Amino acid sequence: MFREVSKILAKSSMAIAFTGAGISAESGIPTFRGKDGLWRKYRAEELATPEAFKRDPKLVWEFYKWRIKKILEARPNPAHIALAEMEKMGIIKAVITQNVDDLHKEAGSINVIELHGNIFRIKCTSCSYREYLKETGRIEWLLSQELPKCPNCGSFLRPDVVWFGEALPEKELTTAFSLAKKADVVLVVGTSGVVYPAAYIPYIVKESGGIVVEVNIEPSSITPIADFFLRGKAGEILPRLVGEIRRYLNE
Ligand code: BJW
Ligand code: ZN
Repeated sequence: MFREVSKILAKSSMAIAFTGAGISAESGIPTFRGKDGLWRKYRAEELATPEAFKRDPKLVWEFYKWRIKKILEARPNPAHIALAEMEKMGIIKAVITQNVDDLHKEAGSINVIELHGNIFRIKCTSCSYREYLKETGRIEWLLSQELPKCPNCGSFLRPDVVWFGEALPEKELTTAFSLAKKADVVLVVGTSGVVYPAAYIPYIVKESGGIVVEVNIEPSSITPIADFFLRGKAGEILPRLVGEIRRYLNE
């Protein structure tokens, strides 16, 4: 199976990757669903909503500050690095991610499309104020705030991520869908595939005649349409694929 998938990837003309929380699990960042998806007594996905923020913004900020701290401690793992290598090899043309952790870029991926925003960006709940904390150097400031306020208008700031019921960034979603239409292979890594519209991506590739390769420790909602299901940890499977691709290209 590894040889076959590696050959398909090596021969592809437009492969893309579609990633979820599972790819960052080996970096120590908890996933959303399953036993890891618990923060205190809350399910992570229950806090990632506009309703939760309206009801208890301090609680939601506590959750996001905890996540920011975890992500700051995290380093890209061999799975992120393998995808960046595949991009350098000219095989993968884009990484479409649902993750907000910046780890693909830290690993060296260049063409990264963030469908659900970025945890290091904040935005105002009233005016158009936005800030990328890694650029302004204000991560420590943010972490010291109980309820951060907009420097422009004084309203609450919120993480610039996409919560349930909110629209995905238009440009990113359009680009992702059009890449999916053109892709001949999609490498689906570490996602349960239950959150839409992001989860349409493998279906679009499949409907357009492309091949779906899935990497996950267990079957997901995408598995029924996967042409190849590589079961195991992304941090082990993806580097193995890179090795096989190299071997195949040197043959
Ligand atoms: C490993 C591993 C290892 C573990 N190696 N694998 C049908 C069509 C369209 C929409 C809908 C629809 N039905 C319902 C909707 C609405 C809703 C939705 O999808 N709900 C479903 C859950 C039922 N969607 C929305 O609300 C979206 N917006 C929307 O539809 O807007 C419409 C609109 C249009 C115009 C105007 C206004 C509105 C928004 C969705 C936003 C999702 N946001 C979150 C939070 C982001 C911020 C943050 O990070 O805090 O995104 S929720 C959460 O789920 C997060 C993730 O990106 C997303 C997906 O989760 P993911 O990545 O798949 O993680 P897990 O935990 O589920 O899975 C991990 C996987 O890894 C597992 O499979 C493991 O086995 C595996 N794994 N370790 C490999 N080492
Ligand atoms: Zn403001």
